[in-house]
Amino acid sequence: MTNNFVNGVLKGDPLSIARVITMIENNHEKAIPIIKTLHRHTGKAHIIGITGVMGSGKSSLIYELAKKYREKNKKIGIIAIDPTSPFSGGALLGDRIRMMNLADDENVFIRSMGTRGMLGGLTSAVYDTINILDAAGKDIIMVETVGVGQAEVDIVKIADTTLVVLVPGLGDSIQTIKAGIMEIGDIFVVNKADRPGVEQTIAELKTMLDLTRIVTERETPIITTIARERKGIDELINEIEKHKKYLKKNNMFEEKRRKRYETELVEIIKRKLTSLIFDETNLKEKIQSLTDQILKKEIDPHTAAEEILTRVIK
Ligand SMILES: Nc1nc2c(ncn2[C@@H]2O[C@H](COP(=O)(O)OP(=O)(O)O)[C@@H](O)[C@H]2O)c(=O)[nH]1
Ligand SMILES: [Mg+2]
Repeated sequence: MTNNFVNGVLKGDPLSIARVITMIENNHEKAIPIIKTLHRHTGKAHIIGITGVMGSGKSSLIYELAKKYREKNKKIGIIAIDPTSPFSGGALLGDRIRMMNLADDENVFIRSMGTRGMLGGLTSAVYDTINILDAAGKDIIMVETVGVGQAEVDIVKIADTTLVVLVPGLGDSIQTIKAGIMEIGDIFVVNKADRPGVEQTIAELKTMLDLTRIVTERETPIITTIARERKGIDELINEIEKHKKYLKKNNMFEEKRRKRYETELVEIIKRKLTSLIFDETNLKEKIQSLTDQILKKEIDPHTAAEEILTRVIK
């Protein structure tokens, strides 16, 4: 069975890809051997992270980018880590219908992933999903996250190129964006350029970038787009490709892979350790009785924790 799934994924069969991702999401032990076998087929895809506030047009941009990349015959994977994303429903019907046109193309795989169990960060299920799509031969994998919390900071660890999407007319939006997010952007996109205030937004953005810039030879580009009218998409793709070339030229593509696998490894160890400890039988009772003892000052919390860990580790 493992072989069937592995072959299915390697052939890019959408059904196999979907089934394996579902297995992973449901914590299916059966999926682990599949993921293990797929590893040596990963590492080729260009991973693009797209982050920004809700409603800034991330999904619309992804849709337009995906269409353009399809014209270039690139195979596309899209992961939306956003509960309100059109991919998972909850958005305008028009958006969803447009998305579905794309979903009919078997070279475009779209998946939305819940934030359930993520503890504010990206779960190892996201890493697995990226690896599955990578092994499935996707040339471009786009990952959408809403710009709040840990997720958008984590994205820089997995993405090769990170796009930060902003909109004009929200003068305060730039100020409220943490310096951290300014540093993660490889390319800034001012979408909804059909709205007033574009020039001012760009000026503010430039000031912010100058303040937070780490000394590099590369100047962070700012692209204006109107996703709704398909404007600026070619320029955006051009910048994405330029960034990829920049990474390759400076051996940073390899470095990004390394960082991603390293983060993934740590995530897996953490998950395994946690389940090892909390799946331990009688742990609940043990915790209750230790808590009673802590209350009575018969033991302190540190010694109690050490006692539990020693039990698990031996
Ligand atoms: N005026 C205008 N609206 C846009 C543009 N791009 C997207 N939208 C609309 O903005 C809304 C939110 O877009 P969406 O892609 O779902 O944003 P997301 O939450 O960042 O993924 C939708 O109604 C889009 O049709 C644009 O360039 N101009
Ligand atoms: Mg969205």
